[in-house]
Amino acid sequence: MWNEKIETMSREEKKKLQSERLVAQVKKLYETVPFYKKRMDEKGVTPADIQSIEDISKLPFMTKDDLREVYPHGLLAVKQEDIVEVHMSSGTTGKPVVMEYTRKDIDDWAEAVARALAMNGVSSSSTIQVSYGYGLFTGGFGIHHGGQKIGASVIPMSGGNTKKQLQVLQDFQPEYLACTPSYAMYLAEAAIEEGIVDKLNLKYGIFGAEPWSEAMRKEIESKLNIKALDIYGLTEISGPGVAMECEYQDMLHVADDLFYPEIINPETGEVLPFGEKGELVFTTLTKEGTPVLRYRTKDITFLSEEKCKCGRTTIRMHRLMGRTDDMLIIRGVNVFPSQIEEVLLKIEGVEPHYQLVVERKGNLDTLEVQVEMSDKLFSDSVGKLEEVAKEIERNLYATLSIHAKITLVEPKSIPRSEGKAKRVIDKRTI
Ligand code: DLL
Repeated sequence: MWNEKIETMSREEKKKLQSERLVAQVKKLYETVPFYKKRMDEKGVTPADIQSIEDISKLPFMTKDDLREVYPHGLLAVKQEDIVEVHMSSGTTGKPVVMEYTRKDIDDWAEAVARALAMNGVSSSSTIQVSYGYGLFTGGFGIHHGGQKIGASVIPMSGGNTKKQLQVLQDFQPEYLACTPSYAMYLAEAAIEEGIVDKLNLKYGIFGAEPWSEAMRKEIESKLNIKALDIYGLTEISGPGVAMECEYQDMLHVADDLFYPEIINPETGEVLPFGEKGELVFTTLTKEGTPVLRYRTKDITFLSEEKCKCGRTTIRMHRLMGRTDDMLIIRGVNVFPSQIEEVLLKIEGVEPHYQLVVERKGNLDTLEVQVEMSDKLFSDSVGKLEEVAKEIERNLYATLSIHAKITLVEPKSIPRSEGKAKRVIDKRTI
């Protein structure tokens, strides 16, 4: 069984639990992992300095580069024979980040996912179609482990093969679909095209792994006639289920007895109070295989300690507001793809499929927004198209204070993804 009581603990009880776990974790890591001993020695911190969760800010930060450097086993805090599963972060460049899980780590991860799913009604009589990729990526296996912990029936579809996805959605009637929001959108369009939406039994979507906006949520909800819920996580901490929305869709509940969140100023490293926006940092409190201390996620959000309408007392995080590194700086203006998406989706006749192309011409950065037209708009007059492009330009300027070139492209011409969508083509760095 998963422990739902932990979600309604008082703040004091929770702090006591977090403190016990942090103190034990730091002591063990200092003694067993040379990487941590070196980092703490460099900062002049000893395990004796860490007496409660409040002392966490004395510990050094870790970054993705640190994790790459110790590839493949440099973080391992147990014997190799105790490892039962391995995942790696979706590689960008260089060495991947490797996380190794003991039996208990898998169990704790499944616990976090089970609570996240149960929060939204998943029970032993539910069926979940898991269309996140299975493999080194944590999406498929994470939801799988959590769903099975509840005793739900899990269909391990993995990504791709859209025809078969639709067939299984029809034949097995799952109430839950778990995949990236961009793939959900793709599936929704395919289901509409085939005229089968009415034949599905879907009630909820468990969507995450990439940025998406409130407007995109509304689109998916209306196209599939479901409630679309945001789930957050990252390989370095475990995978999906680090945080998830409840039925109120009002910020994501962090599994804060397992993964401790902080918000810092990304420039100075200073810890920021609840409500202030900054970079999200996580410490694993119970992980055995490859624990991480104060991992800088580069994700931007803020935290709240207010009790949710659902009665849970866990710390909540606002849905992601961008990353410190997917943030584009165009002519000095900080631009997040999600801000552009929000603008596009408010305009009639354009689809939530877009790509941002950034180039440097002379000394000037230029932004081109390529966005797909709906079938209807595509068959409209040239005058109408110009009008829509101008409207997008105006609205983008009002939001971001930069002028962008708007290119309306044919329906279905922007490459679809079965995993994370590629929204930005930044030619400045190539
Ligand atoms: O994406 C784990 C996951 C799988 C989460 C399935 C949710 C569902 P990574 O591949 O390591 O792990 O990528 C982690 O993806 O730091 C965020 O920038 C981004 N991300 C994850 N969830 C969300 C979300 C998985 N709900 C990185 N909204 C994170 C926005 C998200 N971005």
